[in-house]
Amino acid sequence: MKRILPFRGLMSGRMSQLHFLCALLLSVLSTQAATFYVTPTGSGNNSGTDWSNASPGSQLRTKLAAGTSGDIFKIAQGTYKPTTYADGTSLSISFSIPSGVQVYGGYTTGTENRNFGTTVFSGDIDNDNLLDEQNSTHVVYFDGVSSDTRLDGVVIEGGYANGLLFLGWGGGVFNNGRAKVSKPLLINCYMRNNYAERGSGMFNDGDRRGNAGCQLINCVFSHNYARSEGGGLTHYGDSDASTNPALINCVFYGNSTDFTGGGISIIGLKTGINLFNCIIWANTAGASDPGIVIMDGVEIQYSNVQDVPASATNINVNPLFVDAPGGDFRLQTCSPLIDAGDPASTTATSSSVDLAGNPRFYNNGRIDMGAYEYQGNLTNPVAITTGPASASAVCVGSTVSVPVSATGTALSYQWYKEGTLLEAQTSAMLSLTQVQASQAGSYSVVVSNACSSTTSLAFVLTVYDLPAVAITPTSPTVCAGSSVTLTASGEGTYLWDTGKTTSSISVTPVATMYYSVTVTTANQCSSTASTQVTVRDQFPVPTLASNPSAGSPGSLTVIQNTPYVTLTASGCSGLLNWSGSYDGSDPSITVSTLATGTFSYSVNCQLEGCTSPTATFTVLVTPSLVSGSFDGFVNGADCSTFRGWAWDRNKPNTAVTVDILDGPRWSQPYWLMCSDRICKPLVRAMESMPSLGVSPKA
Ligand SMILES: [Ca+2]
Ligand SMILES: [Ca+2]
Repeated sequence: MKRILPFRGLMSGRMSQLHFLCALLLSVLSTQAATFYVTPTGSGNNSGTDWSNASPGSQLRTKLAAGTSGDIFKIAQGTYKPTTYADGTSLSISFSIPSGVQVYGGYTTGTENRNFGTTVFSGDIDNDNLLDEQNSTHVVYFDGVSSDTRLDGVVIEGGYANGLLFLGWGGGVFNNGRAKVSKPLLINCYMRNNYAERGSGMFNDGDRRGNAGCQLINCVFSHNYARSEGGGLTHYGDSDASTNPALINCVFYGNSTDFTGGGISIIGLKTGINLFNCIIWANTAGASDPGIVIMDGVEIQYSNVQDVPASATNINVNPLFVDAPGGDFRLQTCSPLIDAGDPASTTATSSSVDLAGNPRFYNNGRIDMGAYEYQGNLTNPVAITTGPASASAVCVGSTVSVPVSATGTALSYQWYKEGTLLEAQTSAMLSLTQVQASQAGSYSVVVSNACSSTTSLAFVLTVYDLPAVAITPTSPTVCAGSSVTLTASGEGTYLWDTGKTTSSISVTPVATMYYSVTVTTANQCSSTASTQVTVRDQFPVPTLASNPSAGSPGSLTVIQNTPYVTLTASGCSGLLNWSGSYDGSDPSITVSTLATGTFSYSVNCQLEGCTSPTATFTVLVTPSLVSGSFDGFVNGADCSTFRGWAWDRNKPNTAVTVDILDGPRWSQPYWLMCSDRICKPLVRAMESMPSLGVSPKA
């Protein structure tokens, strides 16, 4: 690097030719820009050519002052002071940054990694760690520099400007554009804990129709104090708005002054400042305008300036810094300044990174206000868009589903009934099943996220009782084939499962079955009752047996005067009921054979009101028969002896066996001998003794 400072004196002369040559020389030299490396203590041969040969901090001021346009200074983390010669005459010694020189701070020693805020330019040249009269008047000085002059990533603190005029302005930074142009770029810088009569953090002097239109990006002014005005920054303009400084994504916090403009003050009537995406908050002034002295020419865009009324361009709300008193000006999750900066901002108009070195356009999203970009997505506030319904009326036992729709980030829901939290109801749908009358009332939901919440309008639930329904008689029993009348109670309309709509129905079930009825009230609430109608099994038909036994089922033929027939009914546990030729209930009856004819008997079984089917039996009593070649007669009977004759014409003189029949009594075979082949006809004998009969046996 060439030392060109001596030319300044020459250029003030009248030698225009030389002036031109010098300008040409400057132009040539500027293409030979160099990069210098500086650490607090230096390293290697201290030439500054690289980190291994870094210049020590004690040489920084002179190295800077000797810089030429295009030179780059990389300054490692640590504290640097313009001088340590605190004899009172060195107060005006500053880090003077020549036009076109770029100064970058915050390097971790030996690397290209940067951490803004770790390289400190301090005015505490008396080394007592006090902000006092023994500190530098201006820590950093710009004097008529071009817009490619850059101070990047440096903390400027401890300046103390308490003298007259210029010596009382700009404790931290003095930008001299008085009657000339001086437009440095300060980016990623902190101006803190400086003192001045005016403009403690920075004084921007554009008086005498000068142009001090500097640019500040990602800069924080905090805890600077000015006795008169401009605790953070004073701009002194005297040209026109085209020379306004531009402050982009800057923060002014905790600056103060005894008079006016705690954050920013503006002197002069023809210029102001332009604020984009800036935060001016919690600054104080003894007399007026704690935030900023507003004058014509001040343009506020997408900013948050306290004490300036909220408008389309100014929010004026608590920025919600993470820890402003502790110096942490990042935005909390719920800060209203997230994604609230100028949506037209680009890396060209702002910076690609914020003051923490994080991406300025997080997730390619909209820029925030302030020096730090929130590293997350915006938490959109809660807004209920639909629902819940205002009211609903249902029947006991119903299911109730009441949806609500809301917009916002990461929403949570909590339903309440009459103000009482419902633990299980934490979704976008109020869901009630098997609703009971006690659940009638007013419901609402609170929709919330990390940053906001809102309460819905009320949903009023009405619950109607169900009708009381019963069927009488309860669980009746009927005989097979019988009917029963079922009657429903309960107020409303009726509908039986048979399709009937009357309160009473008559049913004749063929088997045991259920009948149900649904009663519906005027509120369209329904209840159903059912009852079982039991059909008693049919009793079995009594079994009729005969003695003598029947030749064919249900009928028996006997000969007149043979022993009486016995009919016996069995299989009935109830009452036997005979009809026909006998009317009684005896299990056994006797059928006489004295008279011929057909005799029918019917019997059923009766039990608990039910009657079995009927069994029938027919007894046919026929006249005595004599057939074949037999002949004979009975002549008389006395005591135990019958007298008479019987023979077989085909077998003369052969003994035959005859039955002596006298109705119910037993019969007995008798051996008779034929004594006379010529006999009187049997008929006569039968006519004389009609009560006896002869039934020859084969
Ligand atoms: Ca001091
Ligand atoms: Ca953002």
